[in-house]
Amino acid sequence: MRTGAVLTVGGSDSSCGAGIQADLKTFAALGVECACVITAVTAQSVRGVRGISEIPATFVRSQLEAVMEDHEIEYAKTGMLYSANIVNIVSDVFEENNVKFVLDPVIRAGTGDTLLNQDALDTMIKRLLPISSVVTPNVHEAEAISGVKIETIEEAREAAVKIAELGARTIIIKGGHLRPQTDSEIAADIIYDAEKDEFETIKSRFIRKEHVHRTHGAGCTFSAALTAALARGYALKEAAMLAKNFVSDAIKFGDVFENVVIVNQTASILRRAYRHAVIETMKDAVEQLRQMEAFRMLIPEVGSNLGMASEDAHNEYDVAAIDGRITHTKNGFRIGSIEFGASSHVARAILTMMQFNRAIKSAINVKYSPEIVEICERLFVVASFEREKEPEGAKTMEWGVRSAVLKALKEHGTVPDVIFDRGAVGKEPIIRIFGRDAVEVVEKVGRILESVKCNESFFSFEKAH
Ligand code: PXL
Repeated sequence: MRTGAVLTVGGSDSSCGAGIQADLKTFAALGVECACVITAVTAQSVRGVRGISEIPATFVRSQLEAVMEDHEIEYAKTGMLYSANIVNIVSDVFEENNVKFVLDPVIRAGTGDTLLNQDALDTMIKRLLPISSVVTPNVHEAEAISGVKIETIEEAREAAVKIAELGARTIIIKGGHLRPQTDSEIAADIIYDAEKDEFETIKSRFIRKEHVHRTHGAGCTFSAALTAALARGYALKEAAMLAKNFVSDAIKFGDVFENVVIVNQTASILRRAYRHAVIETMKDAVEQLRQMEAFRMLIPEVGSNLGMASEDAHNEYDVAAIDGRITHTKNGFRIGSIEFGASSHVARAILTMMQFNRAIKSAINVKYSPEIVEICERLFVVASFEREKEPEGAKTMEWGVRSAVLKALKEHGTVPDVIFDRGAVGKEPIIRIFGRDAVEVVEKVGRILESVKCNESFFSFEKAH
């Protein structure tokens, strides 16, 4: 039995931003089974292509045959094909097997380096274009295929009609390179359905990034996302919209290196997954905390807060906490709702801790008392800081956590589980309990409460509250 898969046929990009690597990351992010056939291996950095080693066309055929032995190709895409021999082999195999595919007519890298020989371009137009389902040129590629100089949207439409006359069924001319010519804030992708003789336009805002001259990998990512969406059964316009949104996110989350955005195909999807996981863990932790009646003893005057950072956290808005904190009520305590960005205090403590150990992503602050500190010292690695020693201009949480962590690292060779301070004038003393996630932190709170119950001073302690 063969399984369904999406196939990419293209070149390897050693920088991993474009080529086969971009396609596979896109397929993974969109959750489609995939297969790949490599046509050429490039040695390239962000500055340019240093060399290309072509895979013999017969070996490209072997790869295609191997893939087809295991997989029913739901949809394929082609990227860098390099030589006329390879174009011919891919055309033969796709024709023999009636493979539906997106033709991304890669001719040059963004650096200007050639990725398709001139005779290969002619062969691609003659053989692959007429059997493709969709062709996705950028403005430069559309110019090379159609011979129409493109500076306006009207000219892009003219080029699309010319490409249709060469046999293509559906043409998507990507607007990403049009702005320098039109100076518009809007990127417009033009879709032309040759059979119906209909145009559609997908408009979106250009993503602005300071000092950026170009992107690396955007074209491959767009065509790979389009292929995945078509394989899933999306209609063309819906698939194009999904691909456009996907590539916009990939650019938005891309790293800038030497004025080039290296698009990031997984950051946006991971961000959503990480944040979802944080909310789920926080919900579990809050549920467990609710069961701990004795927790009311540990709530400071200012209220308690429990926070947890997402795996990719950069700032306090990436840390979920309790909006409205955990506060005393007449008979117990009340826990507000879980929101990202709800606590600056706990968030800054966690973010500072994460600079030392990225795995420690959660904390809660509880009431200080010498008894609780004593219990913590029996159970955990504890460190403290003194507010009086805080240098002028320092931010308390960052400085305090940092100095306590440094102390614990020196004394115990590990970051502490607990950091406390004895307060200052107008500043309530606080104990902060850290852990890998919110559930672990609440479990630590549970252990502290168990010890309090076993402790003789418990009764006097509780009476006082
Ligand atoms: O972006 C087009 C492209 C396709 N394939 C490979 C590439 C590039 C751009 O650099 O390197 C292998």
